[in-house]
Amino acid sequence: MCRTPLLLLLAAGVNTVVGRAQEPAPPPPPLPNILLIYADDLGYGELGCQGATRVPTPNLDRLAASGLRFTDAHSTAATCTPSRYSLLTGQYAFRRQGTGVLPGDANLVIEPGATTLPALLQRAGYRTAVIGKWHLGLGRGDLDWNGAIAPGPLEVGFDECFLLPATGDRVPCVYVENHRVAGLDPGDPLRVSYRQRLDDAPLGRERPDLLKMPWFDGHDMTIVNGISRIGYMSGGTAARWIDEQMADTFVARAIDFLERNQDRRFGLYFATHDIHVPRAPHPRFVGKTAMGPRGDAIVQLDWTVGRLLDSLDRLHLTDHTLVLFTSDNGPVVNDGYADGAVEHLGDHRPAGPLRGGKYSAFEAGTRVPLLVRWPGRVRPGVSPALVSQVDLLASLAALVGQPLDDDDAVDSLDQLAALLGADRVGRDHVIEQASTLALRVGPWKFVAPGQGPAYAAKVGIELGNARAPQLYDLRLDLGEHDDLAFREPERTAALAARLQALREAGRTRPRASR
Ligand code: NG6
Ligand code: CA
Repeated sequence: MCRTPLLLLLAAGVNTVVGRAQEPAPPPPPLPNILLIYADDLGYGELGCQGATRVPTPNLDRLAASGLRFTDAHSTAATCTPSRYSLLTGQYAFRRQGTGVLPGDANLVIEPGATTLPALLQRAGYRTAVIGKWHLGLGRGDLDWNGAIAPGPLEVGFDECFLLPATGDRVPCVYVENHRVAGLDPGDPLRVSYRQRLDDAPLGRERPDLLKMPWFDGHDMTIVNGISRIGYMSGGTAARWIDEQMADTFVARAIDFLERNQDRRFGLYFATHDIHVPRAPHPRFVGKTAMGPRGDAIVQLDWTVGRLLDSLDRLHLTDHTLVLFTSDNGPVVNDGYADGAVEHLGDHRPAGPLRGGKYSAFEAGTRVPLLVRWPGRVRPGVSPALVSQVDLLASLAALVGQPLDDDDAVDSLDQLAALLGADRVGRDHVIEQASTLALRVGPWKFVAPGQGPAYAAKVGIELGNARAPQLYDLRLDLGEHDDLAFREPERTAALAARLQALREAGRTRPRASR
């Protein structure tokens, strides 16, 4: 009576064993989507999770609490274009001419077809997009903004783009969607120049009465939406952006991208305009802080991040998405408009405990917030690892299983273990680019001598660019006030020699042995 069941059980067991032996190995955990949120000019000390008390940032604090927060993460440079260049190419920008802060009519500075971060993701089957600030140039030669705008992001690895072409304070003040200016009326052609005015419309320097905020230091040319900009443009009236709607516009585009790609793997590079100048947040954020438009722009940035995180939740993508949040360079308070930021700053410390700011070779130039979240894979906490944005390319290449050629991304190192929290040391060295170069080796900070200036009075920032070499021990002196160069001449000389060697080598990543 019981024979049959026993046989059945045995047979079932055998089947199971045989069946198991024949099954292929279980698949590796699926690759995550990648959402890289890149803020503009956000300093080390601006977020609640970074110690700020006068501006509420609940969404970024939520991201930090559920992810890994880095205390020694760096952009490669203290300004925008070189940081973005390095982020996307894995090469230090100081190695390449023409990667300084670009005017809005500059040509694309990345070679079409180059192995970029998005191109690697594409090779791994990802759908890629850039939404937001570009500032890496567009087109070749004398660009006609009324025709096809190429090459651009679509030629360097992005499947689609919706761009603020340069900066909010530079013309052209229109969005570029894929190869076209979005919403352009062919009967009202758009022209752009950085040399001469193009029509009779009053300029900011002529009609301050027309302006929402007074210009400062050269932001005095074409007026768009009551704000005067660097550079001249004419026409394109229907396509001109409204600054107060920019954050909503980018968020809507991003959510649309997430919804369209929720069933496939995607990589979204979402680069906010906030908190760069001009700071003109949507009216619903005005007055949310006592810090004026700069504080309110941080609130808008936090709202933006919250909308993206909520969308991931709603689409059930949170567990399958690696979210990275960071900034392109350190903070600046007055960067071109008298918007009240200086007067209302109070005791908010944009750089936290660090010295300098945007443009500076001191730590605040490049040491920026970095938050990394990947539920189940990244244990929440704080990491002191030294990491640089130049490594995102090689690290994410390793994550998605894409090999790199020797000539690709020559300064990018696979620091995936550090980014995911398994390694708490990270790089043994990193170069920081400002108007002079600095080298970090562990806690030591060497600032190469330069031609100055040491202080930028207009923006009120110490640039760290001095005629003599400087040396700081960040373990004891995070604020870089005690220059040890004279007391430690041998260490100073050794670091100077190492920086020189790293420059001359033309690369950081060792060549694969042949
Ligand atoms: C500077 C601008 C500043 C800002 C910066 C670029 C002047 C005097 N200052 O040249 O306002 O636009 O360039 O900022 O023009 S970045 O974050 O895009 O690098
Ligand atoms: Ca910037």
